[in-house]
Amino acid sequence: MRDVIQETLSIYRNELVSLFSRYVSGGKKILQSHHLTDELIESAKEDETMHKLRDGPFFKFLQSTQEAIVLSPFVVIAVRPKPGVWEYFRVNGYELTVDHLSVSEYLRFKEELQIRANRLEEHQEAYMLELDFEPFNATFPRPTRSSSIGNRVLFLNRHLSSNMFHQKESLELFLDFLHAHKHDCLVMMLNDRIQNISKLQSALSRTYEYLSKLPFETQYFEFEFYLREMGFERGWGDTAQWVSEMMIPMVFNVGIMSPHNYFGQANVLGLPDTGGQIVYILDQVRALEKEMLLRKQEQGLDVIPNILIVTRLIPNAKGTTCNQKLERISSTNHTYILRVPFRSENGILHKWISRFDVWQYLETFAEDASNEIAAELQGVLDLIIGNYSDGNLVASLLSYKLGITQCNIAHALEKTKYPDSDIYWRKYEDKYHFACQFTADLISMNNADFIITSTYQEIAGSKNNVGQYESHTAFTLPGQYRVVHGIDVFDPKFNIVSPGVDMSIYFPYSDKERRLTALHGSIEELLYNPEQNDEHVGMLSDRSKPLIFFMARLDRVKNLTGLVECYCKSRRLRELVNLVIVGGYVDVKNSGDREEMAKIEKMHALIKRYDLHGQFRWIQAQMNRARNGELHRYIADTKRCFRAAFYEAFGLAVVEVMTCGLPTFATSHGGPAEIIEHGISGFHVDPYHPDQVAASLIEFCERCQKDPSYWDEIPDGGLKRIYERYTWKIYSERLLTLSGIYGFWKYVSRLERRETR
Ligand code: UDP
Ligand code: LCN
Repeated sequence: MRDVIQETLSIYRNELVSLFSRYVSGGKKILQSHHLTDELIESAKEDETMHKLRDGPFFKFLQSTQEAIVLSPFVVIAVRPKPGVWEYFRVNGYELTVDHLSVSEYLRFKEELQIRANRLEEHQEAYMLELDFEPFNATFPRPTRSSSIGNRVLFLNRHLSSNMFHQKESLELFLDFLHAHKHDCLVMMLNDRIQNISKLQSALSRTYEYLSKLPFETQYFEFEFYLREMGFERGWGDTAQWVSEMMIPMVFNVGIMSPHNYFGQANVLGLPDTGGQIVYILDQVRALEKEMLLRKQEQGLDVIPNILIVTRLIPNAKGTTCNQKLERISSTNHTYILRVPFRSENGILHKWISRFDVWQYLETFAEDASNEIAAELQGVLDLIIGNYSDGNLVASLLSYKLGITQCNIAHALEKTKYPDSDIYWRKYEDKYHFACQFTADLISMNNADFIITSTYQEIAGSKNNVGQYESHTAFTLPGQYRVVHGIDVFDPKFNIVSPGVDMSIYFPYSDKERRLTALHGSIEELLYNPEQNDEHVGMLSDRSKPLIFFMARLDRVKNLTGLVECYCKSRRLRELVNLVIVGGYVDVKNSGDREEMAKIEKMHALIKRYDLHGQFRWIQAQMNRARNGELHRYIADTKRCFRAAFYEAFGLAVVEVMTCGLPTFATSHGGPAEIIEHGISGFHVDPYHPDQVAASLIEFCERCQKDPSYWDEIPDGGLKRIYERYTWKIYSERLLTLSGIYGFWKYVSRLERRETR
């Protein structure tokens, strides 16, 4: 990289003086990659030599730049040649000299952008705490190919098993691990006849030989006696074949932490902070319970698994069940929601509060939850799964206290959702408390034994976009601390395990037999009833027009108002299609959430400003999942299309819509960039360029007018993609296997990350 700059400097000195003086004009600021490249493209229009510069390696260098800090005469550049790999340079824009910077030096430059309110802050920043987690992981070898990110369990197995067989004490731990397996006082795996490794080795080889002579399907009870004599107890499998092949440790009791939302099974979706995470967990636990029961049967065990979803009890539950302590999950036998209230020295907190305001309650919540879990289970957890920043912090506290394997699921790391929320954290402090949240994230991602993500982009982004975890590699919170190595995206703890959707709710519109036609009357009411009330406003006068449909929580990032604005401004789009939005409350008085209230006001202002009469309908958040599924299919029947948000951390709604067979337009920022293959299983649009969004929708609708068969092509590609990648069956098999493997390695290799913790 440095050579590229040096060489360019020597050949294009004059051009670069001119280019860099453009960058540094206008004072200190952050520039994004497109600002840097746009400036060069613009100059190349008028100047032949600039044109050559634009076609050379320097342009590629600018493209791989993630951001540049301008502090005249310096331009300090962060370059990301590939996912997870970063370099930093300082260019003096006047003298055209280049220096390589360390990450710490780079961040110090960045901190200069901050306007400090007083001298005390200035003083604090001169002596900032610097965090560097790299030395704690230094002994752990890791592959450095970006393509291997996201499937680290394979690498971990290979590395640790080779270590284990070279070190005698590791093998002793392996034996202890097998002896440690007990459930409700029932001895499993090994009994006292096997006391050392050589005994285990000879017992294994004799048993293996014995079993290989039996027919595969021979039942456990037929050879149970032999196994016990050899020193083996239940837990190896229920048939001769299974016992021969099996050696995966078991997980019986799982705790799933999700404190902040309205966690319930009905009437909650679409409430503030209550969306995909709830849907994800409810589907996840059903799939997990099924898989755990199947495994216990295959392993020949007679034990009952338990799954507890631990969330907040909200006394003022607003018509939900969030004020009940214990609630069984429907379609399961051993899975419950356990609710524990938030409390402080002022007593129990009665009302819902935003996810951004929960931090002060979490330590007490973790303590209380730990007692309630113990009472409920009459035993201990084997696995604890955290969800979102608050759940992951609680999982870290409990896993630390109880020594349990910890798995993290981020759902959405807010740092990437709110650009520059680290460097300008003070600006956001009143409403968002990002400094607290990013600290919690840093603690929990380092404490976790393993992390599962829905996509690769969540870990390490794509060629041009930084991953959600990757953005925690190096950042600074001026006045708080500076992180020079926060998390390493090459760490073996990362694995991609993508969720699916509930296919009994979301299934293709063409599946006529399963359709819920009884709901069509109420769906028509929702869409077309001319009455203007708290549930819907606006109306659609021409029913024959195609329809763009968008259902989401009404918050800033989902950008429902952005789509409405884009529609308002495009005459052609308004001629071609109607727009239906589902989300939030229509009456601001019903909302208690800051972002939602601002968006409700904005929506009404747009309706007032642009005459959308007859073309637009806004329906309040819809909580009936079964009807929502049918609503999507009803829209698909009439060959309509769907579009989504600014940014989606994953975007379960995108997968739901694709599963119903609708052509899907979704944001190119975040999960959908990976879920959808552009032009094959849907389309990417960039909400930061609303004109282009309108143009893509217009192009699609016009093409469908000319060739109606085009409409079917995309949904077919979408469905194929879903069945291949996004199902709960694939998810639960993989999650349980990972839990066993990481739990095993944590035990036998002392891969406890004690130093980091
Ligand atoms: N949803 C709903 N009714 C609404 C809005 C959203 O049922 O009015 C559901 C939607 O079908 C999806 C979830 O809420 O299952 C949203 O999940 P997603 O991951 O798309 O976004 P999140 O809200 O979690 O950011
Ligand atoms: C949170 C989000 O913001 C969504 O993008 C995800 O789909 C959801 O959680 C489930 O993981």
